[in-house]
Amino acid sequence: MKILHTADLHLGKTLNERSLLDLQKQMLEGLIEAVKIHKVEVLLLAGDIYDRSLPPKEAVELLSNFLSELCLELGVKVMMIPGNHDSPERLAYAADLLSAMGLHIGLVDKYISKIELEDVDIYALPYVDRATLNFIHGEKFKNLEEAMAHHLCSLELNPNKFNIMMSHHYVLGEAPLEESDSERPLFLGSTENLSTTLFEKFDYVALGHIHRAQSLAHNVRYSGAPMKYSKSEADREPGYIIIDTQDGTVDFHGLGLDKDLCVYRGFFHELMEQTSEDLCYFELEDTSYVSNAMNRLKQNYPGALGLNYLQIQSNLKTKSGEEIQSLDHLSLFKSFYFESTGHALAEAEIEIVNKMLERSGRETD
Ligand SMILES: [Mn+2]
Repeated sequence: MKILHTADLHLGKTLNERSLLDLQKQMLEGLIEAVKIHKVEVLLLAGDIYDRSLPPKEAVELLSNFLSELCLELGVKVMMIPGNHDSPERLAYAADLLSAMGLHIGLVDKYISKIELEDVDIYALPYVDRATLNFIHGEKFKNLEEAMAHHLCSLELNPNKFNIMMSHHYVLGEAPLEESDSERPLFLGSTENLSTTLFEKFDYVALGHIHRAQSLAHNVRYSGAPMKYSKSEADREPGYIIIDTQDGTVDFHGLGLDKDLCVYRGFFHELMEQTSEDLCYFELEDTSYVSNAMNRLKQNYPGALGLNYLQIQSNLKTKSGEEIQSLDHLSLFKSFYFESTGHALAEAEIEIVNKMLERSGRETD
């Protein structure tokens, strides 16, 4: 049996106020295509289906069409769990009704929900914190690891089947995790994570939460988000995982979209010689501010999302207090204005500031 593992769709997410719905529609079409190509029978959605607990109506519509096509037209079984961005109650709307149609939604409950297929059992463990597990089990666990060990201990796996666990948590293997800027921390002020050893008895553990695809142990994987969601992810290849329960193979497949998310580095005049429809961030190497840079770049790059000056900011940060004191008032004001607004002063504004500085200089002399 072929199973597709994906997670962190974050439907309805925006980047610097730019809606990503057009690309998210394409991403879901790509997943449908993958289901057809690989003859997938089960699709796993490991949490963070939406980007927030109250998603925009367009995001709800996208998910609704995606799930209907999978379950009703293609006859695929879907198992979905809420992540830390989702509202478990809202995501589980009509869960009992929908399970009859092939859509299974995992809930936080004392007993971990499971679907039984011919030769595969799939367990669904949504995002859950220690306080909730304390409450469910009437215990006071020391940490999440201990709570989860207790939560999992009642599961009796069928050794004759291929056992899959799907979950949305911060799980650590032996190597450090490769994180990105678009994951919201699960716990503030503490490090409540789980270890891969908790999941040793499963043949495959399909995780969600970390947006970079990575393998934590021979049987534990993050599929990563199927598209890029932050500047820090520009260098990664998004995609999905196909598990073949017959021969036990697990393969990652890339998923390309019309528009990529990239970082362009260079001098302003060089960048203006090119154009691109991609979503992009700029890292300018110019040593002085370029007037109205962002608006001018947007003419060639309609998907421009942000810019920073590599030389200027690092110059200021590395300057000692003494060096900063030696700067003239105009230079200091230019830096202050840029740090506060993200724009450089225009020529006309510099003149005004100069006049004001002259006047204030005369008054204090
Ligand atoms: Mn996420």
